[in-house]
Amino acid sequence: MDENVHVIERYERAWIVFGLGMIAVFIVLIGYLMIANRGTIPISAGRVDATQVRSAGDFANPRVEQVGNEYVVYVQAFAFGYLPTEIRVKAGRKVTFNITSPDAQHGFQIERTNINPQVIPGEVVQVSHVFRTPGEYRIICNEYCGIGHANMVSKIIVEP
Ligand SMILES: [Cu+2]
Repeated sequence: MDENVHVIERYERAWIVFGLGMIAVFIVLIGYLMIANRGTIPISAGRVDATQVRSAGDFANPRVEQVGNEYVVYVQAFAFGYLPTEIRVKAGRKVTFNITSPDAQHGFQIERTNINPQVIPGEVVQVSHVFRTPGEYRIICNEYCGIGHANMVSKIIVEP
């Protein structure tokens, strides 16, 4: 037989089929999780002028707003912190975060949750989460943003 011809052996074929099968399983699982945890997937909630973030519009007044049984939070992620400095919500209710930055790129990872969007100047990113367990949740910046990056933290207080 020609030495340059590669023959797929029986076990090699079985291994390839198994590997592709596993990838198919992962894709189905990802599809299921995308539907089950829709809110954790960051979506764009519009654009803003990054130079105006501190002076005009929703983000000049960072706050927690109660809308019916839910919360809408407007967050300014800046170098090096988050506004409002304290976010207080009740457990078991949907919290929708709208976040933007007036300067550089930041992260908004809420520890012990799946919330982990990237915050880009000029864009409003939206994620939502229902905090089931009361307590304190730390927010950390996980996108390098300058000398104060490592100390860029905040917190969410979830009341029972
Ligand atoms: Cu940052």
